[in-house]
Amino acid sequence: MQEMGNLPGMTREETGPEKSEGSPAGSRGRPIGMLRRESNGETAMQNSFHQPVDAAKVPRFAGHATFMRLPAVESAEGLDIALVGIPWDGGTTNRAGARHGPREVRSASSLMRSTHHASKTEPFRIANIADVGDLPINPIDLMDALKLIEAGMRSVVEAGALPLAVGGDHLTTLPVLRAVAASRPVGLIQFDAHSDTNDTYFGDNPYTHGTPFRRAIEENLIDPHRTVQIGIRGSIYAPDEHDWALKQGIRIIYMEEFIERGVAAVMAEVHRIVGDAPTYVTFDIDAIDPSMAPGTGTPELGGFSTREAQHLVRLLEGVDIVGADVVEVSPPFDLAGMTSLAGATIMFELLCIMARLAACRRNGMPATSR
Ligand SMILES: [Mn+2]
Repeated sequence: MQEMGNLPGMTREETGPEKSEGSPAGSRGRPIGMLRRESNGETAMQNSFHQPVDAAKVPRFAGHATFMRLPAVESAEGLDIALVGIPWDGGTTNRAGARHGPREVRSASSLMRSTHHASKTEPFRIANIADVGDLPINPIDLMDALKLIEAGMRSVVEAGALPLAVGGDHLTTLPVLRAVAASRPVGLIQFDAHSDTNDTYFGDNPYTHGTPFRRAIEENLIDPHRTVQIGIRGSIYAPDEHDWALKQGIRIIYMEEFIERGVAAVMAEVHRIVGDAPTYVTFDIDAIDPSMAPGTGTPELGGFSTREAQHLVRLLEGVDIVGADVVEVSPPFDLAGMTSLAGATIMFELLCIMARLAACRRNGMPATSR
């Protein structure tokens, strides 16, 4: 694994192995890069997980903008979770700009600290996580871009890391699924304002950010009976727009039903739908209300609050997540970076859930808890 040098403010001393046995875990002076972890009272295990730059030592506005201020690495080898950018918006049918999402989400993610305040999860202590950079893409050739994204994601998957990607428009999820679900169809949990199961646009063009999950079903990448879409709303092209998806067996939870039932009941049903089998999670930032996440290609009023979105993601605990993404953050339409911050925060929420899952796998514990 090739690290791209230490970040400013990180001395060799800090990245080196732990020297004293009694160094209290969680203390400010904890050495970076090597630490001891107690696991259920069992023998302490020595790890060399990547650590973010310590926000108490180097201010969060300083240094290279990587996801979560983690080291930038060249390959996903040895990682539990690979943070990946997919700067491509060639599937956008209206307002483009999500190609700029990864860079701005990296910047906003510098606001994340080491520990989840509610679950107390310390993702970087329990799992090995790093920023593997942006996948190669082609901004002027859609079919080539889809191939490049799939190939790039295959290298992450084949390295054995769980991918957590930042788009990019929602069509980026299709080549990601081609890599993640290459050997068997997976379940899908989709937070979104739109179903994205239309057939063709502008004549017979099958590949846009309004079609990825129709293609994914046709290609046997996702199991429609284990697919659930939450937060769907906004004007549609025709009264029967969602009929195809419903006929396949997709469960669509419109925003009106979510308001009626609430976070816990909806997520309990989500767990029933996807069960214990491998499942991909995709979070379109337009699921959140445009008053809180205006920087997106196809905003729809009446969305989730950021707080509801956080609670929804936290209740993914127990799902056998094989990968996840946050898509459609479009910085050119953003205000004061609020959408990038929403994207980075949802990414951190997903990361905490995925790190706990990765830690369970590492310790030989069951991946699913429900
Ligand atoms: Mn979408």
